[in-house]
Amino acid sequence: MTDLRPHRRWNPLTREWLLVSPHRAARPWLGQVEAISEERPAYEPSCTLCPGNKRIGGELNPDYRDTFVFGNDFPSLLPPLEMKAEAPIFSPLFQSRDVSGECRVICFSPRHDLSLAQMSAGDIARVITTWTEQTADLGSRNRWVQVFENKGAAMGCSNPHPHGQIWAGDFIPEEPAKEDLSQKEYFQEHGRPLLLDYAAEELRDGSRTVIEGEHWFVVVPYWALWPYETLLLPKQEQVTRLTSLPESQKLDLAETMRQLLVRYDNLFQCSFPYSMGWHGAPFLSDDGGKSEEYWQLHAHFYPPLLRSASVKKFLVGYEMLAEGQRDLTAEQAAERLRSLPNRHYAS
Ligand code: H2U
Ligand code: ZN
Repeated sequence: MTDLRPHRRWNPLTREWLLVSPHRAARPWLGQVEAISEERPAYEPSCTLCPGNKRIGGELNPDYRDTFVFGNDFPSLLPPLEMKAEAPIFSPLFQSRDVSGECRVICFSPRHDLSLAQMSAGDIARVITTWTEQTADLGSRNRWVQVFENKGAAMGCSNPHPHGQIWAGDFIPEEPAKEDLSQKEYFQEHGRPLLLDYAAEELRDGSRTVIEGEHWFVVVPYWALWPYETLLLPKQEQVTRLTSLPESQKLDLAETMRQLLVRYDNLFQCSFPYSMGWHGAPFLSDDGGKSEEYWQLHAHFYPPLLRSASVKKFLVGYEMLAEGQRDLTAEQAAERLRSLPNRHYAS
């Protein structure tokens, strides 16, 4: 197989194949770079997330100084009922299950005009601390705690004020369930965590590595589907969850993440949209802690942009009906991200 022929790549975390068609992207780079200017005030009176403002539910935000967490006024998961819920349906063709959980919103900064990409590593480390504390709290009574950020209108984010969300529930959702099974089976076969072996191979090869910190690094995964998709993961130590992140790694993680986000913004000179989120070992497992042997904490970044600040990739046609496909290879995407300056274009 030559690298410029259409080929399929295997995603060992989700156990899915992906079609790569690099001959289409081998043509010279002609896409224009459209800078989108978006001046925002540090405080926006009509913003529901700015300090001191009223939220949709009617509550007032405190005059917060770094991060601020509140219960989502429109939660997608609700606490368990006092009474027994309706009996679940177990027919082969019509199945349902009762679920419960809780949803929170995290403001990353009181500053309406910032994003994580424009914050200092120290301020990002405070966001990581908040993610960790929230995960510990919600993980004490939920099986899965999903920390995520939807950034930018292109990802359906309604408010540019820097914020993320956490949804925690009493079930393991589909994506982490696939990753749980893959990591478990890999560990049973090889006796090592899948993502530790993967990290070692990526660091040895280097062609898909974007940023290398002391403890953490960023790679465009071999199986990336989105053009500039990345994976942020530990280099050589096992860290099972956000709650077991060693204090000594926090600033390195924050700085590695900051450098990724600055490069993302620099790529098309815009506030780069994405969905990102954390995956780590589930909570309240009844396997006697087995999942802690094979799980490795990591964050996925899924940005939709393809060629410019306004041209995005759509998952349509072949991808909805057959399987995921990309033109630009993971190696080409990593090369492009690596070659960008480390300094934010707007600073
Ligand atoms: P996005 O991350 O998609 O922008 O969502 C922001 C969340 O914030 C959304 O789930 C919640 C919305 O329900 N929200 C509140 O709970 N109260 C508000 O006053 C504004 C937004
Ligand atoms: Zn705001």
